[in-house]
Formats: sequence, C-alpha cells, structure tokens
Amino acid sequence: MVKAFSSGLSSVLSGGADTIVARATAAGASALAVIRVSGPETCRLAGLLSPDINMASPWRAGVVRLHDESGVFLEEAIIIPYRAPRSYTGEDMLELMVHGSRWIVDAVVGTIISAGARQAAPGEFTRRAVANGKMDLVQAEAVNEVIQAETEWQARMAREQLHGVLSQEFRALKDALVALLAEVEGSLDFEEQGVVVDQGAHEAARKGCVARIDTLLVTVGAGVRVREGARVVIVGKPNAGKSTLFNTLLARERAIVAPTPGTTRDVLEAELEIEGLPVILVDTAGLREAEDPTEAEGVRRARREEERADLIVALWDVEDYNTLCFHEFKNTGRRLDIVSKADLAEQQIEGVLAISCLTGQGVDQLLEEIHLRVAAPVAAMEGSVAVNLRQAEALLRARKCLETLISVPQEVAALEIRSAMLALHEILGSLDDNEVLDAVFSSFCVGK
Ligand SMILES: Nc1nc2c(ncn2[C@@H]2O[C@H](COP(=O)(O)OP(=O)(O)OP(=O)(O)O)[C@@H](O)[C@H]2O)c(=O)[nH]1
Ligand SMILES: [Mg+2]
Repeated sequence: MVKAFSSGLSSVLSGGADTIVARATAAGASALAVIRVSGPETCRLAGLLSPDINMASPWRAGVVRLHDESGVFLEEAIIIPYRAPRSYTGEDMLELMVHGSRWIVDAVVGTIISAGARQAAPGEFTRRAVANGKMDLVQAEAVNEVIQAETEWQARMAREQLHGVLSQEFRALKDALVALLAEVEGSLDFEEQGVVVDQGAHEAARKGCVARIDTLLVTVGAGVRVREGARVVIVGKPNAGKSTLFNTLLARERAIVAPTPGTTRDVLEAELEIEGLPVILVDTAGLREAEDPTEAEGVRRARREEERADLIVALWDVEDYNTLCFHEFKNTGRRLDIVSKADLAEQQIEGVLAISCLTGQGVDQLLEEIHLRVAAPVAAMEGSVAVNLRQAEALLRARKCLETLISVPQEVAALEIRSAMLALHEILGSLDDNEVLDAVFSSFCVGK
C-alpha cells in the first residue's frame, strides 16, 4: 500500500463530520447483509443498538442482540467495531452483519438514522478514506473498479491500482516536477545576483518529466481495452456467414441467420470474454452496393463500425476463395481476413485461416488469433496498471504546461510548473476540489 498522505479535507472531516450509515451489500433478499456506520457518533449509536457492543474492544467480531429505540428486539447480528484511525474510513466505524432481509436491514438502518446518523451518499465511505489519508483518489477509483470488475484482467488491473502501483507513478512524476521547480526557482535567485545559469539542466529535467507523462499516457489505450473491452467487428459480403460466426463465438442464437443475402441490416453487439479480456463482438450488414435504402443504411453503419474497430474480422465465403487471388487476403494488426464455410471447400485452403461454423473447424484458432491481437497492447503495458480518462486529461494538461516552458521567461516557467503540479494533485485527490471528487464518487455504490 502506498504511504497515506494527508489532504486538505482531513481537517474539515475530523472536525465536523457527521455519522453516516448504509447497507454495504447489494439490495434485495440475500443470506447476509452488511451495514456500515462511520463517524464520530459511532460509539454512542452502537450503545443504543445494543449494550453488548464493546467499542473499547475493537477489531474483534462478536454476536449481539440489536434493539430499536424503544427496546424492541430486531435481530441477532455479528458485529465488528473499528476505532479511528485504524478503519477503512479512518474514523470510528461499526460493521453489522445481519440476515439479508429488506425489513431487517431497513429496521436496523432506520434505527441508526433516528438515533442521529445520516444515510450515506454513494462512495461516501471511500471519500472519507481519501479525506483522512487512508488512500489517494487513484486508489479510490480502483476500489470502484474492483467492485465492478467482471473479467480477470479488469480485476487484476484494479487490484494493482488499489495497491498503489499507479499512484507511485504519479507520485514519482510529482517529485520530478518539484525538483524541476526547485531548479528553475533556484536559477531565478542566481540570475538576480547576476550569475549566468546553465539552462541545459532545466531542459533535461523538463524532458524527463514529459517522458514520464508520455509513458503513462501510452497505457490509456490498453486501459480502455481492459475496462470497456475491445471492439471486434465482423464484416464481409452478404451471406458470407457473419451472423453464423457471431452466434458461434457467443455460443447462442443471438443474430438471425438465413440463406438470403442481406439478412442483417442493423449493427448487433454482444459481450464476450476471451481469456480474461472483455471483447465487444459486433455483427454487421453485408457489404455491397445496396439499392434498398434500409440495407444501404446498414452498409453505412457497417463501414462506421469498421472505422472504430480495434480488430476487423473480414469473412470471405469459400466460394469467393475459389475465384480470389491469394494476395487479396490481409493479415495486418487491425485486420484479419479469414475464409468461411470451409466445409464446402473443393480444394485445400492455404495461406489464410479457414473456419467452418458447421464443423467447428478453425474456430478455436480464430479465438486464439483474436485474443493475441486484442491482448497485444495490454501485454505490452509495463506493469498491469493503466491510466484512466480522468487521469489522462489531467496529464495532458500538465504536459501542455511543460511544453510552454521552452518559450517563456523563467518567472512564467515557475508558474507553468506549478500548474502542472496542480494537475497532479488533482489526479491524486490532494486538492479540496469538490467538483472533481463529486465526479469520481458519483459512480460508486452506496455503502462503499
Ligand atoms: N455449410 C456452411 N454454411 C454456413 C456456414 N456459416 C454460415 N452458413 C450458411 O450461410 C448462410 C448465410 O449465413 P449468415 O450467417 O446469415 O450470413 P451473413 O454474412 O450474416 O449474411 P447477411 O446478414 O445477409 O450479410 C446461411 O444459410 C448459413 O446457414 C458454414 O460454416 N458452413
Ligand atoms: Mg447476417
């Protein structure tokens, strides 16, 4: 874990924070539900819920009987008390494990609220953890990503980020900016004393910072792929077998398949996981000069999908293979030409991957090939963390400041470096900037 840092918010929170409560597990009936309480009033509220809760003996689970404000028995619960600062939020906290019945959860949360707590906003527990220096904003974003992770790669990347791998990179960059600022401000003092300062060292330090930013920005593409999935678009002439392949890869009858050319008119999308990486598989209308306006629109949409694809899988009907020259098949980074309906081949197919959805021939090989290409930028990523779009936007701002350094006088240069540092503070959440914090935490679940 990266060493915790203290932000401007911590003083605000430690002084005047109220106590919050929320169900931390998903809504709906379940075997168990966890309710979380955090804030300065936690000890008092615990005492009201049950005299058996011993906040003086924290970090130890116990079984207690919970009552409402008039002493009516509600539930037998397992509880874990935490004392500040050794808790998730850095405040006094209480976690209650109850049966996952809506009535029980509402009754316990309701009792805690009537005794003086407030229903927590989405992500408010984590927001307090950031404010109290338990983690930075980059790690807080990872908390949400860990929860939302649906594939192995998403979970792996989020975990590394949560452990501070990415935060360390941002901190190293921030330190480099501090060193650059010290250089520039130091030389200003010397210049005032009439000493001629060598600018070479500044330029080297500035370039070093830009290089660090560029290394981080390179990971954005891989991050988008891991977080949102790579778009793999199936294209080809009408009747090439696109929808059949789409269904085969998804292992379900998602798209309509028919022997009439021009069956698929619209763009169809479905999610697929290939070896831990999310893929958005796209089926399109057959590419031809269509006279029918609806089909023509479908062809236009297919072309648009081709443009935004991470990988285009172009299908060639085996019939066309018989009449096509071998060199027409492309096998580049973003495009993979393959032959379909290999079971109908009259001759040996060579030099191009051939598949048959009827017999299953070549389908596993195609999946491997897709994985290889889709995973390439992710595999090329140093470490397994990637900058997200919020962080990338701030990094680009910092980079712009460093670019202008070349052409401005030293006094202005110092200001530009400070602006770049502000962008880094914004990334790490060490600014008391509610707009940034609201944007980050609005996508969190309540109770996290
Ligand atoms: N023998 C054989 N027939 C196939 C194979 N794949 C698809 N077909 C047949 O080819 C015809 C067209 O298949 P589709 O999957 O609808 O083709 P499409 O490319 O989506 O066609 P459009 O949506 O009209 O552009 C259907 O009759 C399928 O049964 C295959 O691997 N082998
Ligand atoms: Mg189709």
